[in-house]
Amino acid sequence: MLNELKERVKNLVKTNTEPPRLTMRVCMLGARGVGKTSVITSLYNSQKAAVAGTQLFLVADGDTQAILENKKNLLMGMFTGLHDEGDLVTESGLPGDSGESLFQFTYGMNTERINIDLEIRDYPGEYLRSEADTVAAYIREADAVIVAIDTPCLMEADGRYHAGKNRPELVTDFLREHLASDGEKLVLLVPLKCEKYYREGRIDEVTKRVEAEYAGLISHLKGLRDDETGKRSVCCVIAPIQTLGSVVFESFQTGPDGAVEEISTKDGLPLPAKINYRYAAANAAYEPKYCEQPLFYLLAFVSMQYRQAQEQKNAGGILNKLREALRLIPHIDDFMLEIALLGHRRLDSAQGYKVLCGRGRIGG
Ligand SMILES: Nc1nc2c(ncn2[C@@H]2O[C@H](COP(=O)(O)OP(=O)(O)OP(=O)(O)O)[C@@H](O)[C@H]2O)c(=O)[nH]1
Ligand SMILES: [Mg+2]
Repeated sequence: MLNELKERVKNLVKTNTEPPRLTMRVCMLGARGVGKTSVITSLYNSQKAAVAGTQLFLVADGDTQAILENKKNLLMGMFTGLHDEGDLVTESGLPGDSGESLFQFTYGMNTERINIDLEIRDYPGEYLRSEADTVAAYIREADAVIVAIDTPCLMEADGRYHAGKNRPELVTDFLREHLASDGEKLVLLVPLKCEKYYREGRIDEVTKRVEAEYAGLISHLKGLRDDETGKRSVCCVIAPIQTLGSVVFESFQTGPDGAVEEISTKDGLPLPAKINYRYAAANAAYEPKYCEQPLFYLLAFVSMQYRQAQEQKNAGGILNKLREALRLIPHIDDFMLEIALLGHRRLDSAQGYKVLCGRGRIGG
């Protein structure tokens, strides 16, 4: 958000008196069908519940409301009808989205006329190859990058399907190339479908496995410094979530010979032909968990950027102009205070959450 504003302020012409409209941008990367749209659905519903009772509200704009409503109905449909604990979940089998998707929201304040837009774009994994320039350009603008990780593929069968599904090398190389030191970023590594590991008390194993499998990426992010201040420019966090809450990984589908039925990616990596999930309880319901957390982190990150811009009172040049631009927005202080309060509700080092670097970027 402030990166974008800094860009604009760099070219600020004195005649510009319109208050700038602030937008937080999130880029979500993840395999086809890993559950990106489902996560955004759960994230929106959880965040809407989280802001209830605060001064803030969150609304979905444009087509987003209808798309997410539709997706929510599909997800809830997985829980209709009678089922017993252990019954296999029948997948809706609906096709995913054809390419990138755009989701637009606005955070507003009940008492004042002020708002910040939130934009989330998701890109399927293969876009890192076929549409590299588009994704790279968006990442440059974005405040946060979410790397969605299929957890059963990471954890089961000794991680045999991790490379084919999650493409850790592709993601690492891409972010190495396109996350430069000149922009402050929040990078969230988000293991999805973690229900099984939470229930078995093994969520810390998931965190450790993410750290090991993404070690190259993490060490690169730790090394990125702000050109001006020499401080870490990236905050990187492992943030596991449960998109559905009461459906757990059961098995990779096996054939008559008892071996896992496999398919192969174009470049020859193995993938399971089918993944079975089961209900964790009789008449389980749609109850996502921790889905509000990625946005709490984003809000903590953005409010910290704001605070730092405010604190550098005697800074010259760009920061000074940035502060002037922010001052044009009425009630921004009150609003940012509310944002910061929500940001404090993030899980820190519990339930598999771990801040790997750049803690100062989210307020310590
Ligand atoms: N068991 C289980 N299934 C899930 C979960 N999240 C999503 N699904 C299912 O996985 C399928 C794909 O989910 P989407 O959210 O559409 O995945 P996507 O990453 O947006 O897919 P594309 O848009 O095709 O790239 C859907 O049929 C969901 O019902 C989850 O946490 N657990
Ligand atoms: Mg999708």
